[in-house]
Amino acid sequence: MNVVSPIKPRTAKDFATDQEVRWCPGCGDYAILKAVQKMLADVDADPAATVFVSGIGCSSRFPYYMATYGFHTIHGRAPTVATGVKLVNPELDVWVVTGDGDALSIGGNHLLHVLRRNVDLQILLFNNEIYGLTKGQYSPTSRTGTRSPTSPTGSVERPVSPIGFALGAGGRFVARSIDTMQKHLVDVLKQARAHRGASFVEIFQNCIVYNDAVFAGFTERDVADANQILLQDGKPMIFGAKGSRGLRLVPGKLEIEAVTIGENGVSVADLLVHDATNRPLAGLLAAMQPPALPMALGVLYCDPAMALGSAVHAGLGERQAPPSADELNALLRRGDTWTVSA
Ligand SMILES: Cc1ncc(C[n+]2csc(CCOP(=O)(O)OP(=O)(O)O)c2C)c(N)n1
Ligand code: SF4
Repeated sequence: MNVVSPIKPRTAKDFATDQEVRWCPGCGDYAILKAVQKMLADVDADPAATVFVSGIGCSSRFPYYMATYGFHTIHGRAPTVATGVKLVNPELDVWVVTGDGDALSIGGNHLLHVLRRNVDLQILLFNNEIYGLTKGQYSPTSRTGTRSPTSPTGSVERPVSPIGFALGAGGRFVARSIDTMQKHLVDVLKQARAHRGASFVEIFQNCIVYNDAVFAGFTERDVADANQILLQDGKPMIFGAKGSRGLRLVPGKLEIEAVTIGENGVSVADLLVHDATNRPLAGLLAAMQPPALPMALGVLYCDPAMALGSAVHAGLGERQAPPSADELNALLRRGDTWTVSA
């Protein structure tokens, strides 16, 4: 008699490699790696149909540690390589892993276009507000006044907000989480994976060596309740210890304010209800900064539109087979071509 053994469900370990992990002990990248591996196991992803594409930076070492396909490409160009991978292989689940320097300095142009084109990828931006790999120079997300080897007296530039950038570039799925919030991060990653089109996730990642505790003002246990709001689509915007605080529009203004429920006649009915399809609302939420307003976490915006791959393939119509050499030749010589003779 043939005994059929049940197929064991995949675990996070099935997505781990035997490569020596070269991140500094205590780096936030470890927690993100763990969350991604758990998420892929939870959704029973096929490692052979999953690809991680990265640029250059500490974060961009990610593909080595995933037992999937992967490309460690060149600085700022992961979106470009990933676009090619996805368009030619629409059946693959393609992820981009990038840092704030990789994505928003040298790669800003490429990130803009991958979002605008709505390529069906998940883009994970590990934001540690510093260049980690090259030893701590300030980055486009570093706060004004950041002291670093390239800004010894404090940077004088204003930082860019990654999620503000993603919304401005036309991203249709924009979310945010924190390296240490495992459950929340896994959940956000699952939603990003389920979304068709470019999904952009900013992950606050602690660089323990060059920018330690830069997010402590809203990540530390004693301040997290007061300075974070976990957005839930269709639910009133409540935060604070024991759900005592909420967000509402300032009467007569397009401006958000934090209020205490039960004070000055404020009730839950007065609070804003999260609507992830509302782009102007996402913009207001993206701009919130502690301590005046809580840091918005979760899916700020999700409003699917046709992804570039589907549009390209629809444009090809019935035709699926690649053109023959003769057809390509004829195509190249069609129209304005001429022969230069001596
Ligand atoms: C063309 C080019 N320019 C500059 C560099 C140097 N370089 C390597 S990584 C990096 C920035 C990495 O910062 P980030 O993307 O924030 O990643 P992290 O290391 O913090 O994860 C820079 C400037 C390079 N490798 N290639
Ligand atoms: S330098 Fe910072 S970001 Fe890079 S591995 Fe070390 S702790 Fe992580």
